[in-house]
Amino acid sequence: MTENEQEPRSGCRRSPARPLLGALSGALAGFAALAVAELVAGGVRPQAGPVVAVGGAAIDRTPAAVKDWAIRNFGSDDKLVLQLGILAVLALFAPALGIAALRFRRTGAAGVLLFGAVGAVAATGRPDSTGVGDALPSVAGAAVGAVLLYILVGRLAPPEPAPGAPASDGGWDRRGFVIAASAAAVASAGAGLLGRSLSGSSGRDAVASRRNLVLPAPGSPARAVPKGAQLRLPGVSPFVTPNGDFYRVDTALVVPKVDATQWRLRIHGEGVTRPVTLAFDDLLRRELIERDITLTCVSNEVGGPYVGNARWIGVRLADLLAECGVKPPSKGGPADQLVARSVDGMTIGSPVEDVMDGRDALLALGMNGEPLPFEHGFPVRMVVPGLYGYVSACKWIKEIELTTFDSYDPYWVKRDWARKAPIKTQSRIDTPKPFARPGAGTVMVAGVAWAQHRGIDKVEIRVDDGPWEEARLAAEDSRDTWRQWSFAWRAAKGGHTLTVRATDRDGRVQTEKRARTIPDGASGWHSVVVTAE
Ligand SMILES: Nc1nc2c(c(=O)[nH]1)N[C@H]1C(S)=C(S)[C@@H](COP(=O)(O)O)O[C@H]1N2
Ligand SMILES: [Mo]
Repeated sequence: MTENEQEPRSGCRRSPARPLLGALSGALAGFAALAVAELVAGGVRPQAGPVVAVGGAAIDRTPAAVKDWAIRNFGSDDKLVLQLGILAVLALFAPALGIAALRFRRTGAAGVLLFGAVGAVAATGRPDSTGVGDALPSVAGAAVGAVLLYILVGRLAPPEPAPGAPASDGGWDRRGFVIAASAAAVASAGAGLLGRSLSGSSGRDAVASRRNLVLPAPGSPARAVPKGAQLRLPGVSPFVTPNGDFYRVDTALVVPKVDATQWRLRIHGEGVTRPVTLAFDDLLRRELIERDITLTCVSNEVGGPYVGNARWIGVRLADLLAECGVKPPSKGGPADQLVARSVDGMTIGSPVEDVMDGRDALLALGMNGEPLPFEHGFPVRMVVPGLYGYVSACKWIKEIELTTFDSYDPYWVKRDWARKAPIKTQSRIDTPKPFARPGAGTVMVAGVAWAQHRGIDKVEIRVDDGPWEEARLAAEDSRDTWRQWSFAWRAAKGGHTLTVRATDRDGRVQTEKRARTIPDGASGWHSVVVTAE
């Protein structure tokens, strides 16, 4: 070792700064790759960006139990958590690749390309992929990232001494590195921001089509909600759930933005003697019906929040199917399963018999007096009273195929959920909240109960191990909607457990038997523990 090499100024080769600068190079390369991918995706398709694509692929492959856990713990934030997780993984690997590239320059760059390949495969493999073009964002991003890493670590390496010349004293190209790194950081930030704004404006036509849409007055309006359906009690869920508060459950990392003027619905399959492809205006020309229907998610736990009630406007699905020649199995039709397909590749299967048995199965266009919000399926979604959302409520629908349960398993059924899932009778205590400390004396206990398409006949409350006592039911809107209830509890001082159970209009009492959400919906009684002071 010569004196010269130990000199601090020649020092990048051995100094502890070198791995740090390598890590920084890796991080910059990763940042540039993501930014360029974002920019290209903004121009191609926001859904084809690597983070969204890998996230979507992960959602498709997540075991049902894990997904259920994610929905439970993160609720509607589950998608945000997933994307942050992907970014965290990249934030770990990118600097590591940078450090590796200090020694193995080509291998480091190739590592960046490998990540790009993962993104490309994920993007082209999604059910909503529009073709190999979806690989473009990942490929372009990775190429830029790999080249950048190669250039940056090149600046960190000591220059090869010319044959015969004395070893250089600079050791590494400090100036070159700082310039390249700064330029890369600034350019990446610019590309990322531009990409974001491109993605934001990619749904412009869809937004305009929604803004310009005026839903005609329904030919068959909903009956006015009976006066007594909404109790005047603080803490109870409002009878109509405002759109902004309505729960959202779906697999879409990017909410599909569909232009209503371009939207088409194809109806075809077994027993469809007159297949059709309809445009949005074709639906507007039909008689619109307006109905109050409570929607429930199969992932809702006992006492959980994934249930909401809205006033929907749409066309009668059964009429439309009948015009296409569809007959339910009870009338000799060959198809017992209706598979709805969405623009994002979701498939949802409902029994044809249920859809055509006279209940208000809808192709819904409106929700609580406005066109469907994008999150809830604009421009058209299905709503079928009495069935959990995953077997009935396809959002962003684009196709209806008549088939059989034997020959086709839709998305959730492939993931171990039940083929058929009618809604289980459930009741929930909204107030008092768990562990509340109301004053002793009269305490108003209240909540909601639902058993769509059968209706709620009775709600009972039990205090500790006491007898079941009948709650006061709010007026019934329809058997497709939930029903509020209340109970004036004379609370003695101390800790108490309040339990609720409902009875449906078939006379069946809500079961005490606890069941998990998977495969066909949670059951059991909802209890809250409170202390009267
Ligand atoms: N395209 C699409 N439609 C979908 C889903 C989905 O993931 N993708 N999820 C279903 C499920 S599980 C439920 S419970 C309802 C929820 O509808 P909401 O988000 O409007 O409340 O939508 C259904 N329709
Ligand atoms: Mo659901």
